[in-house]
Amino acid sequence: MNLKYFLCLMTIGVVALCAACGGGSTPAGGDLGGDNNPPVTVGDITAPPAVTDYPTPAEIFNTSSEAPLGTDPAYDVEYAAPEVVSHTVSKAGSELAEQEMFKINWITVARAGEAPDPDAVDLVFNEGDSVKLWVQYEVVGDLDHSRIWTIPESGLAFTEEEVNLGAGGVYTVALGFTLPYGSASTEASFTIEMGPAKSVSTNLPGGLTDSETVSLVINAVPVLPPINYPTRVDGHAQMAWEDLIANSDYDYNDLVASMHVTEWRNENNELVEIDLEVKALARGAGYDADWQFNMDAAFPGTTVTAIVDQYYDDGDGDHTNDVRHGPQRIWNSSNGASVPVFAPTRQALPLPPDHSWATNAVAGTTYMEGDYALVKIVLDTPLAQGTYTPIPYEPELRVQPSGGSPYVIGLWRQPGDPVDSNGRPLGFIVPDTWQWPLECKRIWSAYPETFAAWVSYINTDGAQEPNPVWFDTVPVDSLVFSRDKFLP
Ligand SMILES: [Ca+2]
Ligand SMILES: [Ca+2]
Ligand SMILES: [Ca+2]
Repeated sequence: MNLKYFLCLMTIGVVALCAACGGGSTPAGGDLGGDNNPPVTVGDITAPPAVTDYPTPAEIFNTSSEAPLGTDPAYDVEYAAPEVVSHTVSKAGSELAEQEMFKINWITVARAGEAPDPDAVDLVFNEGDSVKLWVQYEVVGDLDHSRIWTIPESGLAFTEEEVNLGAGGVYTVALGFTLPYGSASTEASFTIEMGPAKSVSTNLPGGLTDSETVSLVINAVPVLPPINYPTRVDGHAQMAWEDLIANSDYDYNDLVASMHVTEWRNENNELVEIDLEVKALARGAGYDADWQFNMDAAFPGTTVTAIVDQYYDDGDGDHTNDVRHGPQRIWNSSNGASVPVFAPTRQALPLPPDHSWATNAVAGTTYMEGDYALVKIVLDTPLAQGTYTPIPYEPELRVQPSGGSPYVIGLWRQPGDPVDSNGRPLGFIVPDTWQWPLECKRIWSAYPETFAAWVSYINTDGAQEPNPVWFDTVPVDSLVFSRDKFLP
């Protein structure tokens, strides 16, 4: 299931007309890069699209407001949602005082599959345990309210801004969660805070809140030293994408992001958790519509909890003082993970004040510090080495062109992976010292000779990889990104 080059045949005409700069909203005939290069197809690089450029009409599954361009249908990915387990209508015997609109009766934590015990006091779990977080509360009918579920030691900060259960009564509600590794604590706690719906909080009387906390012990589970990718603990692997399948300008800056991966294994050398730090660097593309960056991986035979926290980055290299950007997102899936990380990418790379569509790709504009996301992917069943998709998994860019169907561009990782009709990968992985081409600058101009030699290598059976490989060679400085070409 690797060939993720989907493009609806209906978009061929649209794409062919949007020849330049990876920007679907780009006006034809304009000077896109401010460099007197009009958006024309350069004859020596772009053959007419081949039929094989469009193997399958796009059909994007599993869309939601958190993943508008979908997730991999193979893994039944679902946005985590607490489930109502029981509801009894309260008439006589209501515990609610006059004017009171809801009241928590009890909360607790139990292992998945076990009944909750509201009176339990010794709540002891292990890292990696699948649990259910339980709350029972009474509520009046048709009330918009909020619920916040937290286990600070486990990084759980799940906010429901607006819930309405309909009829009044006593509800028992459960949220599934898997306790990540690194969350061991003898003084952990699970708290539920309830209050008015966030959207209407200013219009409701005060005092409409309730909260409850229970103590937990989370025991550490021994793990082997982690596997880091790249091996330098603070190093990042950079990823660069071209966002058009045909008639590309090949500036490979339509999305630039980077990541560091940490794989955790138990004492049997089985994978139990993957932590990702993903950083958004540049977005040299003008599509008005959504883009989404996903991390995809197959983990056969296990269920998966993926927790995504996105932060504004103040650029000081210190994560402890950064502010969350949007609510925590939790995804549940089986046999694999398809985790939307920046959805949309525009949110992670906002426009600078001095350019209308490109971020960190046009020299002389204001540099924008992109967001980063911390992702924890926790497996319910440890997996033996060699049984799952290896690092760097399958990073993919989901693109919604203006006026066309969405499509998915995978990352080229090794010879044999898909290339376009010109033999070029549309996304690849490079060291974090790599300088991406500025807007509309062809990559073979920025890295003369060495890029072309590499493309020849990946398209020739049995060829030796050039040494040095192109991304380790010195680019033409005027054609590539460097921080000093940007303001302030
Ligand atoms: Ca491009
Ligand atoms: Ca571009
Ligand atoms: Ca910071």
